[in-house]
Amino acid sequence: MVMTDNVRASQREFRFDLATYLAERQAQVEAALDRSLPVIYPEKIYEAMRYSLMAGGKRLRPILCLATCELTGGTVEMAMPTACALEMIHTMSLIHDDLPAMDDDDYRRGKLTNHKVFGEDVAILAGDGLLAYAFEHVAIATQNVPADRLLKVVAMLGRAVGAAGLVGGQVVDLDCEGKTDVSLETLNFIHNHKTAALLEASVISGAVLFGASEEDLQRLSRYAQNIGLAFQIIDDILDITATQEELGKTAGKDLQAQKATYPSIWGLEESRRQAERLVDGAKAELTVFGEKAVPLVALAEFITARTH
Ligand code: GRG
Repeated sequence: MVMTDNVRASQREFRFDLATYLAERQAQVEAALDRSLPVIYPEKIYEAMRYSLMAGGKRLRPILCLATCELTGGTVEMAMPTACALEMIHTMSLIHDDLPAMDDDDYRRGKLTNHKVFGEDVAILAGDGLLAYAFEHVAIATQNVPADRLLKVVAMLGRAVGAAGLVGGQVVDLDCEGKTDVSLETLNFIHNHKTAALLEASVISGAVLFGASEEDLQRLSRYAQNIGLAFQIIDDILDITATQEELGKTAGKDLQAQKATYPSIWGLEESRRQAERLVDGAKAELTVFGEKAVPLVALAEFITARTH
């Protein structure tokens, strides 16, 4: 894990160690995911679902959800089922994104993609299975949260996944394939939907579970939109600058496919500046929370400092 001087300085100031925090949270999430999905008959589909779900990854979405639940006064326990559901939804979107009909990728999270191991038919069903199970899991496993808040979270997840979120972003992305005149507005639309929508749902759902005020939800929403776009800008930069080993997936795919990306519009240096500006904007939204927001500040800084 690579950290910038900024991250180190802010952590020294607040005696907060992001690497330890991430490692602990990742371990908690991995254990909860493992428990959430046992293999039963028909084993083939559960094995395919678990293959991608348990394949690693940064677990950023669940960690954001747990962090905002704690920030607003809640506990890790009450947010864990939603955190796991976010990872199930994210994983299913990766499985479908890697299919030959979409991005056609052979590697993900350092392993062969789901369809390469289980075949396209089972990979499609594994994605469908994870998507449906995410909603079932939130509804069944969440404890000590009033039903009206849980309903809000369910609606929020549905919106983030569907045509108003991931699916909408993906369809415009597919539409832009092979086009050389994609505008910045269209690129922003794609990534606000494909990437930022689920990150925003991750941040907001944790706060909704504890019943945060409308004002705090608005602040967290602006934080999330900023880190969501910054995350995608860095993703585009890493596609150019990182190796396949670092990324765990094929590097240089955007350039190869002549895809419109932030670096293709702004260049690498300006893209990095824009991502840093967005992260500064995200952090500014957290000042009212004081020291309690240190994990979310560090997570925002991690987004521009990450190498994979
Ligand atoms: C959601 C019903 C439904 C269908 C899927 C394929 C699709 C529609 C949408 C594509 C969504 C997609 C793949 C967006 C890219 C998001 C992104 C930047 C992924 C990388 O996230 P990381 O870096 O990955 O957090 P890890 O592996 O660390 O979790």
